[in-house]
Amino acid sequence: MKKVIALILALAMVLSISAVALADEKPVKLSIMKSADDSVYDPVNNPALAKILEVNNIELELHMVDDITQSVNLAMASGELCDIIASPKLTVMEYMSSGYVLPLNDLLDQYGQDLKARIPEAVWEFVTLGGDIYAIPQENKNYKWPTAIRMDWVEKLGYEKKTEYTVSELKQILIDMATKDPDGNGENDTYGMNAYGGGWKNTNIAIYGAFNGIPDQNYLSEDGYIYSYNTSDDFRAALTYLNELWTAGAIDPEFFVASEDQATQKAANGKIGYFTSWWNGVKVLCENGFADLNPDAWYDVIYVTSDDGKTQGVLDNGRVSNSTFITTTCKNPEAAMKFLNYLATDEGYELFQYGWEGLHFEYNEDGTTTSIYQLNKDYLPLTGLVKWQSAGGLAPLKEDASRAQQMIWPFENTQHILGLPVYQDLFYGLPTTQEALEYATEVSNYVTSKVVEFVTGATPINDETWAAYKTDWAAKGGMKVLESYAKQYNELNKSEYPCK
Ligand SMILES: [Ca+2]
Repeated sequence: MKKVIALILALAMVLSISAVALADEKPVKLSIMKSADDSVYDPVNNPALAKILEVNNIELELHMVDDITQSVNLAMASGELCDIIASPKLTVMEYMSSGYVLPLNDLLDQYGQDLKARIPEAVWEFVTLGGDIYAIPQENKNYKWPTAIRMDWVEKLGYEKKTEYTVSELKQILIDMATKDPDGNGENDTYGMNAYGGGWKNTNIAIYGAFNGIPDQNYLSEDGYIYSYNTSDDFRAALTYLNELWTAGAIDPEFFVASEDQATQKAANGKIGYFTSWWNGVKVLCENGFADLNPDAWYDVIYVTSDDGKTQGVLDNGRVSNSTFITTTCKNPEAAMKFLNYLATDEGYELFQYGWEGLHFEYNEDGTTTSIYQLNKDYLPLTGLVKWQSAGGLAPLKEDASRAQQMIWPFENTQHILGLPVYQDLFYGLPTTQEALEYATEVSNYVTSKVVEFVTGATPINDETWAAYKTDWAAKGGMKVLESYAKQYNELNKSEYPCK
């Protein structure tokens, strides 16, 4: 009841402001294309949306499409484009030859001061070519692969509750999780890990990170060589570690053969103690019954480090999640830029990201926000147009803080914490090379097949087998792919680093 009254009051307020605006200029028409989400565009019943339109004096036509790439391509082919398009990652750079992407330098100088201030210079560079800025880059949150551990088991097994564990500490914990019946049912049916989280690459991202890199990434060594992590001594050490876990029974024997559904269900049933996953991994488990099926279970966020505590990190999610561009067919680019810039002001950001204060959300004493609207995000249809990394997120619903939600929130929140360690590929942002198109799939399949052999012990890891693996990797095209990217990198950076 209280919410309904608040909504009516809020609407009354907006309507009275709108009445004043009507006396002024006619609204400017703007159309926007963006990816569809769960939200509903309803400015009549949504005071936050109504206020955004009123302040900017625009009449908005919002196209929320299921397949944004396909929709943009179709629009480009027909020549009938929306005024503003939010396209995924850096795909805007592929549209430049179409002639439909408007350079934004002058508009940004005149009307985009808040956008320029919010988004770092280094991120603008990704959408700049020959001095022309072609889009407003949406700055990604870098850390999207949190690591989860069954803290109820950790404590039950007699270990200290911490936020950071070394690989040696973790090894013993994972072995005990598989061998000391932490769920207390008298059966030997639990594991330190299975494939939940993303198989041999992603489930173990934090472990690789503690061994100084991430599979498939490339780095510049301290002594000036460009190398692939997949052939490094660090990767060899990580695989040796995983083989030790395997041999001790800490890893589910179905790790390499279970389907994603099977792995998910086993984890949801409470049989798995540890994983790194995409940020919503614990939420997915709860949606599959984890919290209900295991009333005493609790996952905490942890960080995994090398034994000296100095090396850790997960996969960098990349700096640009979407690029918002204005099309050359837009009749009023000034209004489009003013509108996008308004979303980067304090007032505009609050309205489009959180909604209407007192109706959709409220501020906590520490300045964070809490959603108070039971329909969650269906009042936020303008998200995904502008974004910068330090922007906050909504805390879970206060009125519905179930045990599952209390557990889920810290995992979702990691992506809002700046400065968590991530590994970035040396070649991030470089276009795909011909060699990669030609050889990368076969090389990747080869690496996976060898990882299975090394981790399960089918092939022991020693100097001889590792040297043979590196030779085969190079022969299958791994070195050609590495050298093709290194050539681009060196040209761009005016350097001459050789590959190793
Ligand atoms: Ca058991």
